[in-house]
Amino acid sequence: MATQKVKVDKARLLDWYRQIVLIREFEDRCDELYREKKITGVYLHLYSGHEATGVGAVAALQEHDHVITAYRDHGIALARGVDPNPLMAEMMGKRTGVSGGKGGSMHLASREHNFWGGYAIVGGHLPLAAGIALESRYNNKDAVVLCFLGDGATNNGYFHEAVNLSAVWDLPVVWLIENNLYGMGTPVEVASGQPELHKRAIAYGIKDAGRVDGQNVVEVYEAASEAVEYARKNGPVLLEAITFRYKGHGVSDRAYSERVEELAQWQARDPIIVTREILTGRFKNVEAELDKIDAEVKTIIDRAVEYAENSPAPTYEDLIRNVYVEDANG
Ligand SMILES: Cc1ncc(C[n+]2csc(CCOP(=O)(O)OP(=O)(O)O)c2C)c(N)n1
Ligand SMILES: [Mg+2]
Repeated sequence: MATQKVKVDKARLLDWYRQIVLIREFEDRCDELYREKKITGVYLHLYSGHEATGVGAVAALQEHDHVITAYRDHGIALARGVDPNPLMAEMMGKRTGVSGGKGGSMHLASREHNFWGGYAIVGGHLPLAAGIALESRYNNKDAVVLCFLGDGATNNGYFHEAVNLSAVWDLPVVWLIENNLYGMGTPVEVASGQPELHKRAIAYGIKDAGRVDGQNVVEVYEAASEAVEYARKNGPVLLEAITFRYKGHGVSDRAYSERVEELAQWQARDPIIVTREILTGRFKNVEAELDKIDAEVKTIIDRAVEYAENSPAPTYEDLIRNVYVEDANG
């Protein structure tokens, strides 16, 4: 795409650094809480390693735009501005949770942030993204939908149906593939005939926005900004960010012995390190500010855990609310 660089000032970069560290701390704490059985469930999918992609892409949106994703969703919710307190309460299934404790890790959403979740069926949210975009187009709104999806999600039918519909209806969607090189334990080249996933755009006749370094928040922001504005004016775009998942597919899956070297290589380009380097390269004496942010974030997450632990569980009435609908005929 034509490169039209958007100026990123120091305050913005510091805010992105804060968000990246906040997500990492939130996820590390969730990992501990899961092992303590304070967060329960069969799976817990952490966003650690992907932070620069989520933060950079969400920063390209306006308030009235929409975000939707799969089950690796807490980091994206934080990037969209969801408060860590109700988010952590949701993780623990509490009444004060952002979805009333009924969504949990994989199904949390926040209407006020136009953050529509959180979906566990691989690719299942893609047709929903197309539907949200159709509403925007149909009602002449100029809202864009940013739909995050994994590399694995490009290989099931939902991808074909939703991306094709987005093309024929010129829907304002950015399909953002977070290519972390694996779907569970399967490498992309094993699952995909065309492992350069952005090239799938060509088959659907939509804009191919190429590949971006998902570890670099500024590069993600610049690519996503162009993609979002293209989608707003013209229709669907496919963008691919290359990143890496630090933890197991879920936290209980820790089979990493064969991936130690690969993991070390990616951690050398950790989004926290890369963002620190960008800031220290551009501005003098910024280290103290960054260290202060690190300390502040730890306090924010301590408070979120305290808030969640001290929150009540949903009552029976809470649990059945919005689940069963009264029969109009009694
Ligand atoms: C339709 C469907 N098939 C299979 C699964 C099981 N499953 C859960 S996550 C996953 C891998 C998806 O990988 P990817 O889209 O690359 O996302 P990542 O976990 O790497 O973020 C699979 C196969 C599922 N949840 N839904
Ligand atoms: Mg993947």
